[in-house]
Amino acid sequence: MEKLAPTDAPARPLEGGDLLVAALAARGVERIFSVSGGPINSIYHATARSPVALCHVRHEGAAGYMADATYRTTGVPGVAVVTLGPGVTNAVTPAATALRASTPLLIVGGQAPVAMRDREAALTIDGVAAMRPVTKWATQVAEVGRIPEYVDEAWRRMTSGRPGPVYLEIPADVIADRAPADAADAAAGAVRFAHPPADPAAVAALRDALARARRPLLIAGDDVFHTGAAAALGEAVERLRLPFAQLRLARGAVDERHPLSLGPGCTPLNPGLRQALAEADCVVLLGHNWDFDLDFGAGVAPTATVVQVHLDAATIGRERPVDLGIVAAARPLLEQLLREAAPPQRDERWIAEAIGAWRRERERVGALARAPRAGAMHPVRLIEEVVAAMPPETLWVTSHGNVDFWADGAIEVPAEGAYLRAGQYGPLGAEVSFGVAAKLAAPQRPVVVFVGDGGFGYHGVELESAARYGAPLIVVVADDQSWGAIALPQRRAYGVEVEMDLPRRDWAAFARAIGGHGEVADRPEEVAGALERCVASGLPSVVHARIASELSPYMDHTSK
Ligand SMILES: Cc1ncc(C[n+]2csc(CCOP(=O)(O)OP(=O)(O)O)c2C)c(N)n1
Ligand SMILES: [Mg+2]
Repeated sequence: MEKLAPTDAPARPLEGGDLLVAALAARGVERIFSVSGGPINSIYHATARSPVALCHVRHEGAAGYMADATYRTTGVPGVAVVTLGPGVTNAVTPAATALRASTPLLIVGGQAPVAMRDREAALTIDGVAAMRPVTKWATQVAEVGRIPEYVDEAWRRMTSGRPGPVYLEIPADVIADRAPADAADAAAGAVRFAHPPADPAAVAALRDALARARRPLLIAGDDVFHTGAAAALGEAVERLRLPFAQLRLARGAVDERHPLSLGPGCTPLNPGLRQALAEADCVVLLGHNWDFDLDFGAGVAPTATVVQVHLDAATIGRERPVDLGIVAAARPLLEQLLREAAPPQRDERWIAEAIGAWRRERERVGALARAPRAGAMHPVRLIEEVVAAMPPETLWVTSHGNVDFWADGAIEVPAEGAYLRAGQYGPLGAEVSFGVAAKLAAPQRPVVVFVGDGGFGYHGVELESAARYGAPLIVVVADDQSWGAIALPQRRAYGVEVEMDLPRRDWAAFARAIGGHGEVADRPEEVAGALERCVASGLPSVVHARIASELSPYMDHTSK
C-alpha cells in the first residue's frame, strides 16, 4: 500500500506511537530506521501523519548502524525502532558499536503486553537486560503518558558527557494505548546544553605548558565532533603551531592535508605518529580516551608533559597518568585558550621531521601500490584510483577488514564527517549500512563505501533498501577472495590458513538483481569508467574489483 500523505491519514485518537514520533520530530529527527513487528505498529502508523520518514530495511542490525551513521553525518542523534525479542537482540551489536564509538543512538524496542510479562510469550526475551551492558541506559516505559518524558531523558543521557546509546522498551499495550489529554508536551524539544567554560586556572596551566613546549603534539578526538570544535581546532593548530593528529570522529575536522597534520591518529598504521609521541615534550589529548589506536598512551615519552581534556572526568587519567587533567568540552576550551595565545617558539626542525615521517610512509605505500605487477591490483592502487575519480566532497565509508586498514591510511580526510568508520568495536556489517544512511542524510554528496568480500556479505543486501528509498551510494567491493585480515596473520602464525578462502561471486550481478547497478573493474584503468557509469545509473551500485591479498601495516603491527 502507498504511504499516506500526512494529511490523508485517517483521523483516529492519538496513541503512544504518536507521542513518540512527535517527540522525535521535535528533536530534529527526520527519519527512523526499522524492521517491522506487530508490537510497533502504532509507531509505523504515527509516521503516516508526521514529517518523520520511516525507512523499513532488511535487518535490525543494519537499522541500528544506519541510525548511528545519521548522527555521524548530520550531528542529530539517530533512531532505530525494532520489534520485540529477535528484533532487539539483532540490534545489540550496533548498540555496542555506538557505546565503543561514543555516538548517541536511540533504540526503541517492542515488548509483549504487560499482562504477558515473564510467561515466555512468542518472540519474547528480557530486552532491557540484553541491552543494559551495551548502552548508557536501558529501561522500560510503563505508561503511555510518560513516553515524551522518557524520550527527553533518553536525549539528555545519550548526548551528555561521553555520548552513547540508550535503549527504550515500550510494551505493545503501552505504545498502542490512547494518549491521555495531559500527556507531557511531546513537542517541547530537546534540552540544550551550554557547556560551561573550563576552569580559567586550568586553561592558564595548559597555555603555560604549550608556551614552554618546543615539540608539542596535539591529538584531537571525538569531542571535537560532538561540540562542533572544528573551526577552533583549525585556528589553534595554526596560531599555536601545533603538529596534530585526529582520530575517530575527529578525522577531517582539520583537513588532513594541512601542513601541520601528522596523519591519522592511529599508531599501528602511522609510524610518524609513533615517533612523534615518543619524542614530543608536551602531548595534549583533546576530547578523547587513551584509545587502543593510541596504544593506550604507552608510547608517550616519560619526560613529556601530558595533558588530557575530557568532559567526562572518569575518562581522564585512565590507561595512563596525566600531568594536567581538564574537565571541559573541546570547543569552549579551545576558544578560551585562543583568547590569549602567545606566539609560540617551536623546534621547527623536529616538526618538519615528524610530519615528514608520515609523508614518507604514504609515499612508500603509494610507490608500492603503483609499481608494475603481475596479477591483481594492490589494495592501495584501487583506493587511489577511486579517490582520484571522485569529487572532493565525497563522503567515504570503510569497514574493518585488511583492505579497510589500507584505506584508513590512504584516504586523506578533507572535512569533518567526510569519513565514517564504525570505530573500536569494529563490526563487519556496519559499512554498507553506514553508506545507505549517509546517502539518505546527505543526498547531494557522493557516498563511496570500501568493503571486503567478507564484510560485504553481512549487509550487502541493504542495497535493496537503498534502491527502494532512492539512495544511490556506491559500494566498492575489494575482493581478495579471502577473509584477509584473519587469513594473513593466521598464515604467518601457523604457516597455513584454515577455511579462509572465499570464491569469487558475481557481486555486480547481485547488485543488479536487487534493484541496483553493477560494474566490474579488475584493472586500475577500468575503475574511473566503472564509477562514472555507477553515478550515471542513479542507482545504488557495486564496483566489484579484484585485489591482491597484501598484509596492511595496521594488521602487520597489531598481529605480531
Ligand atoms: C561481526 C564481525 N565478525 C568477525 C570479525 C572479525 N574479522 C575482522 S576482519 C575479518 C575479515 C574481513 O574480510 P574482508 O571483508 O573480505 O576484508 P579483507 O580482510 O579480506 O580485506 C574478520 C572475519 C569482525 N570484525 N566483525
Ligand atoms: Mg577479503
